[in-house]
Amino acid sequence: MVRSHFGVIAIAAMACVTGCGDDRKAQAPGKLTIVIGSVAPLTGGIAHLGKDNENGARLAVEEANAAKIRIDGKEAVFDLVSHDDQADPKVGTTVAQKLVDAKVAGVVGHLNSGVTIPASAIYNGAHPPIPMITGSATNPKLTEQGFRNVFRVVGRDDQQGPAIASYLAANARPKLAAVIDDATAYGEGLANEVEKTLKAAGVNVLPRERGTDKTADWKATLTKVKGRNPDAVFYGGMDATAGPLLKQGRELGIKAVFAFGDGACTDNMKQLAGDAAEGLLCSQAGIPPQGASKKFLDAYKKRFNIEPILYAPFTYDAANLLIEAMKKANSADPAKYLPELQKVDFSGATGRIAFDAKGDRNDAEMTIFTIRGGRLSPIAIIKSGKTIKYDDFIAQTAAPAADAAKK
Ligand code: ABU
Repeated sequence: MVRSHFGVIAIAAMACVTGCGDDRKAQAPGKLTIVIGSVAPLTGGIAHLGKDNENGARLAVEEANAAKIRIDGKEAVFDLVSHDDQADPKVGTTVAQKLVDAKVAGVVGHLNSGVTIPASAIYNGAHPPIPMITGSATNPKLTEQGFRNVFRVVGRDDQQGPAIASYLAANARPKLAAVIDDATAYGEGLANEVEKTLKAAGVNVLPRERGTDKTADWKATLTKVKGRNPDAVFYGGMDATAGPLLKQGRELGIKAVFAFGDGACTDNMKQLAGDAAEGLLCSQAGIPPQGASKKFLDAYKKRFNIEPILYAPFTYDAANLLIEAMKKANSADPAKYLPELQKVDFSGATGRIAFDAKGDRNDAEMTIFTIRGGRLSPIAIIKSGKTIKYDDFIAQTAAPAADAAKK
């Protein structure tokens, strides 16, 4: 076996010798194994979201293998190597270094902004830098570092924060709002954007309250908040901590409108908060899962026997973008295919994807939801500064959203 760089293994014999992973099978000559890393929390409170992200990337890789794509004159065999970063920056950077050392060809991940940002420096420091695409990390800092190998297929929190806060201000018309965050890069950053927008809309905002990404008991914080009788409460954090916050808030008798960002905008809210979930306002930094292409939704259901929860369509697109760029470059060498990724114009499960000079998705959509009957119900899409009713967006938009409407 001749092992070249960057996760590309040209098989010249029937055995895998080094750096091939535990479960790699011996392969026939003429095949090229291309290793793609997938990193997300697969244990802990948000493991369900990590698995959702991993599933999206896995589906893309399995479809690519079934298509028997040829790269550099050989049949490409994509190998998704999945790692658990535990939503922890220290673990995430250790995993990133492992993937760099293993010379993976590209990475889909990570999930959390607070992990993705330090991990991105490690992929950027590889020789050559390893392309990484996150399907869920929304903190703007990720793509403000000047790293040419870093991309994101969802929107940013300086789009999402103004979107959910403007909707909240215009529709609930709060005079006083409480803003709480989980002290992560994501939660605090999004809460800052929301606070800025609420204040600009003339809403008074109470001094910031803060928990952690593991807080289960919010009663002391919420009792303090209740004493100020706000009309709205925004929380920047993930669903695992947001569910208890919402449930305990209602149990304490807080009548305010609650609003969350994408990390807590999932159908798990009913399970986590019970009836308190009803009427929640929340946002996602892209089209909703049910707005993804019918081809993706059918394949995902068939493969995993569940519906995507949040950003699986985006990690599916992220993996497909890596593969598309490799096809265009006819190479899985990051130095050769990275330029193709930078100029890609791709029709994915989540719509058309092209990147700006920073690696952010051009014209990313934001979706505003409420919870009705225990399920997330999309209300509006915000795209290029315009707010469109969700049903009108579905009716007006060609594939992929329109084909979901035909279901
Ligand atoms: N964007 C929601 C959760 C992931 C993150 O940015 O931390």
